[in-house]
Amino acid sequence: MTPSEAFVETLAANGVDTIFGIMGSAFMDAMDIFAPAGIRLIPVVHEQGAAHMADGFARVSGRHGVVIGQNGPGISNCVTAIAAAFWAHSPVVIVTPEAGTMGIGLGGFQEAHQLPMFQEFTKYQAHVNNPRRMAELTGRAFDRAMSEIGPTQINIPRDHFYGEIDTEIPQPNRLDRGAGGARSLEAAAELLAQASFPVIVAGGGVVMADGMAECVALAERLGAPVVNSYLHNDSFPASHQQWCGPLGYQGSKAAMKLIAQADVVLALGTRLGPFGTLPQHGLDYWPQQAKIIQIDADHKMLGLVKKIDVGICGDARLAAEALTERLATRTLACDATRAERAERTRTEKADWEQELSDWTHERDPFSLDVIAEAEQEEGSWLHPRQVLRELEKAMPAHAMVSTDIGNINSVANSYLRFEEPRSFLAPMSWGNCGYALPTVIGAKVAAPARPAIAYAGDGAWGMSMGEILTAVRHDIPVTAVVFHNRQWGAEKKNQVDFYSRRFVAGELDNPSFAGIGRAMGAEGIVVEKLQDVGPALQRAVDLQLNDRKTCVIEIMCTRELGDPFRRDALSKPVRLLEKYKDYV
Ligand SMILES: Cc1ncc(C[n+]2csc(CCOP(=O)(O)OP(=O)(O)O)c2C)c(N)n1
Ligand SMILES: [Mg+2]
Repeated sequence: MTPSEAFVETLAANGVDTIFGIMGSAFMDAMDIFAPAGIRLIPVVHEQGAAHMADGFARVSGRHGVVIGQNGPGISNCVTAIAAAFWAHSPVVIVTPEAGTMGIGLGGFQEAHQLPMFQEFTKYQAHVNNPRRMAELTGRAFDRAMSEIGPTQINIPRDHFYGEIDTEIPQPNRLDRGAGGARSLEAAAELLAQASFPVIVAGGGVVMADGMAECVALAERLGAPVVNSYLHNDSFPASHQQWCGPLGYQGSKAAMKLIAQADVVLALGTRLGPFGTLPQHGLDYWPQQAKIIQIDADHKMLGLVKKIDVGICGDARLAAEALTERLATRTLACDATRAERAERTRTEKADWEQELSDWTHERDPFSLDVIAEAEQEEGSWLHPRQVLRELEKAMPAHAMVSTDIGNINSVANSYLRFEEPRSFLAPMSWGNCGYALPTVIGAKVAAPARPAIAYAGDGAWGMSMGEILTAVRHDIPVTAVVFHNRQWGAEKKNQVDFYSRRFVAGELDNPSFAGIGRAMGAEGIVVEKLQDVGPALQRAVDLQLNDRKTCVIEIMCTRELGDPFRRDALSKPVRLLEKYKDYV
């Protein structure tokens, strides 16, 4: 066969039926036979969008997401999105055709060393140094993306697609995971049996291992409150009485107050990332004295960030199951206080829900000033928190929601609740603006029957809205909610808190985003009244599911701002030169 045939046959052997990217001469010989191999190439507007789509596709389906582009600029356009996929532990395979072997180094056309640019954001990189190794190395990239749970790269000099080779197509080699070592599981069971107030942190590993039911069973055996790790709000069913909401930035006070009381924490499928466990709402909640059990599929995460007492290198689902089994017949110290602990959980949750309902707008001096200004202005501007509450109430069942990076999107964390896994997509620790729309488009391709909804601020929307064209052109209907607050709000918040409201480069003079959506062939709805928020979402979801229509909902919001991302990482300015002395 030809190396192109070997490449495409290996994709097919790995079950690839969808690739996101933009066509290019570099891989045209292989692309030519995608269709007969059962592969659809979905062309996008910008390759960053393609890589985000591959990420969304992978996270929702649990299968590989695949992205491809033209050598040089098509590939470098993907870097940001591959980094996001890396921090989301998403099994994305990026196929990077490279400049030809006979020209590289001469400064030809679209030439770049394509391995270094992804080195930090991939679990494995293969370079096809000989066309005869095409199938072997492509197959390995697919295997490693699954076994290492993250992006991998297959780099192919463009001339290596041509020729004639003798090769075998490798069959997928998938890891059979285990619960963890018997000694650490036993030690964990012992700690849990003696705990008086155990709390579970359900992380992304629960979602990736399809282990929600096993996590619920373990939580029920313990009667323990369960908190979601940061931006993994879909790791435990929100309707469950033991669910307490997410830790971390703009998370749940109930979750924080309950984990603060823990004497044993079971961190199930989470690396306990530093950003996700920072103090919030003035609460430094991490229980320093508690015994910590951490379970992660990657042994390198055990004890990396937080001091732990027991580390289990295992699959979150299987480990939860193994612990439940070990606890089934034991008497637990906490059995005696089950009812009292349930009551404490119920009260904390009720208090937090009440606080959220009463928290109609931000009350810091800057926010009060801009709210007062908005009342004098033309137009009608809504309080973001009230908008987010209305969206929460109108959220359809089985929704997949992606959020962007921004102030309103972060505040949304408190209002996003899910019943099933593989529902919540966010740029995690990478935190890039421009994430939400393309990612939810990929999610929609993976699960066409589920409602797909992206939240984005007006700044982030500008970076990503071009992909509305992809949704419209390729019949991938989605719903976007754009929070139009006329500013790069999240960063402006730092200028409020640290730079005496000296606003530099934070204002956005916007056109009508609903209008732009309509010009691109989508529907557009502008919302200026609180009572229209829920109906607008319902209408857009109805359009998506029943008329296959993409819709941009543009919500006019005041400029008020919630807590900042990084109060921990900024300090008041110091100026030493006379020229700048007023800039403090
Ligand atoms: C790619 C990228 N560029 C810049 C930033 C820094 N940044 C973080 S939040 C933010 C502002 C987002 O503004 P917007 O999308 O309008 O949302 P808002 O904060 O106003 O709700 C910026 C510029 C980033 N996180 N990612
Ligand atoms: Mg904004």
